[in-house]
Parts: sequence; C-alpha cells; structure tokens
Amino acid sequence: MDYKNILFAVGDGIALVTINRPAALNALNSATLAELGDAFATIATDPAIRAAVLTGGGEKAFVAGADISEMVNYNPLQAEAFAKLGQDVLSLIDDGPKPTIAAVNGFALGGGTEIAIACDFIYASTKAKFGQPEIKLGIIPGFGGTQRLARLVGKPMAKELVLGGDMIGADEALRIGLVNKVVAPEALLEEAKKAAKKMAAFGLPALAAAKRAINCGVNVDLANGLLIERQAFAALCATTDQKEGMGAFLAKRPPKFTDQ
Ligand code: CO8
Repeated sequence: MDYKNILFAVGDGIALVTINRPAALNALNSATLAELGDAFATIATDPAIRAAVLTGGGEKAFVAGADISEMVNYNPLQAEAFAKLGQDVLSLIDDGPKPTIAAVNGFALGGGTEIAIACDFIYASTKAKFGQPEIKLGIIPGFGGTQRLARLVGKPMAKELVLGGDMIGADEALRIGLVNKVVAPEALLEEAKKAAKKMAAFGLPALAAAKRAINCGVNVDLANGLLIERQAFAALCATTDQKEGMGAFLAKRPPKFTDQ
C-alpha cells in the first residue's frame, strides 16, 4: 500500500510510524486509519520488526482526534462503520504481538487519546495534552475511549474526562496513570526508541505471550487470569528461547534469542 497520510520507517528492528497530516493536526480520517491498519499488520508479521513507536508529525499535535470534516454529515450507519474501522485498527495495535509505544508530542484529543492508549504504554512530551472532548461535539468517544480509558484510569476519572470534555496536561496524565513518563519535547522520540530497542532485544515468543497474558488477564477474573498466565508460561517452556535464556543465565553469558 502507498502511504499518503503516514510515514513508515524501519531501522534497528524498530518501526517508527508517524501520523503525518500536520495541517489537520494529524486528524484520523478513513484513509489514515486504513494506512495505519496496513502498517500495523506489517509490524505484526514482519520478522525484521521487533517493536514499534507511534508518533505525530509536525510540532503541535500527536492526533487531534477523528476527522470532524469527514464525520460531520455521517448518518448512523456510516458512523458505525467508521467507529468499527477505528476500533479494529486500534485493536490491531493493542492485540499485536510486538511492543508498541506511543510518543505523544502534542495534542492527543478524542481519537488521539484513544489510539495512544491502544499502544502498550505512553511516553509524553511536556507539551502533550490529552482529552476526550467528544461531548462538546454532541457525540461520545467511538474508538474505544469509554472502554480502554475506564480500564486504564478507573471509572470516576474516565467519567470526569469523557463527561467533562476538558484537556489535561502531561503531568496530570502522569499522575492519573495515563502515561508512564514525561520528557522534554526534544528527548521524546529518543526515549521512546530507547525503550522499544530494549524490548526488541528479547525473544518475540515471550514478548507476545507477555502482552497477551496481560491484555487478556485484565478482562477476566483472577482465577482465569492466572490460568491464562500459566498456560502461556507452560507454552514458552517448549521454545528454544526458554532453553537459551535459562541456559545462558546458568552459564553466566548473555542470551542469544532466535524467536524459536
Ligand atoms: N478533525 C479535522 N480537522 C481538525 C481536527 C479534527 N479533529 N482538529 C484540528 N483540525 C484542523 C482545524 O480544522 C484546522 O484546519 P484549518 O487550518 O483548515 O482551519 C487545523 O486543524 C488547525 O486547527 P486549529 O486552527 O483549530 O488549531 P488551534 O491551535 O487553534 O486548536 C485544537 C488546536 C485545540 C486541538 C483544536 O484544533 C481542536 O479543538 N480540535 C478538535 C479536537 C476534537 O474535538 N477532537 C475530537 C474529535 S471527535 C473524535 O475524535 C471521536 C473519535 C471516534 C469517532 C467515531 C465515531 C463515528
């Protein structure tokens, strides 16, 4: 697929995906979502890519939301199809086997906060602003914002953000557990890439199993979560990487994972 709305670069095993419509503050229209879907399908399956960083092009925005000019005349059927497209692409990111870090460099509003929290975790620049302002447009979040956000920051905080529509800054986002780290704007991409590279050095089967166990586990009761965990743990003991990781520890040498 030819990309017109995103940039996709791979280096050192890390995919850097940049949503790149700065004139519209990187708003997500259908074309951009389709390109993101294609890029994250590639990330999931290309063995040369071991982790990903998602960011926004330009100085001002990560993503200022779904594209309002595309949605303004939607009827309910079109709106449902658009919400489904966005939800499917975000689930591809969330459920994908490789670590994905959102580097939030500016406004992350509506669909912008939603796509950031579909990543495994967020590093934010001091200039980042988060929010779910949909209520001000007469709608509600439609790319998972009522669901992932409540699971991440708890129901009362999610309700204050979704029902109140206000933006919060990076420090408040850190305080409520929406982001993992706040860094200077000029350090943001390097910090995110550094974290991605660290994870990329581990074996893909263990990375994928860890993501899956956490993602599946938070949506079930503890007994079933523990079952998911021990089954994933058991399956990893059939991998060459497990023998290599433990063997290397005992031999006091660095492991060489082969993703087998
Ligand atoms: N959609 C389309 N265009 C946008 C968007 C957007 N979400 N955000 C900004 N733009 C455009 C502006 O229209 C403007 O274009 P132009 O220069 O052609 O007039 C350009 O980007 C620059 O924006 P501003 O001039 O407004 O820049 P400011 O610095 O003054 O303000 C803000 C920055 C505060 C970020 C402001 O642009 C803003 O409030 N944007 C909208 C934020 C918003 O409401 N986001 C939520 C959108 S709804 C959503 O995300 C729902 C997701 C699920 C949908 C599924 C249901 C079907």
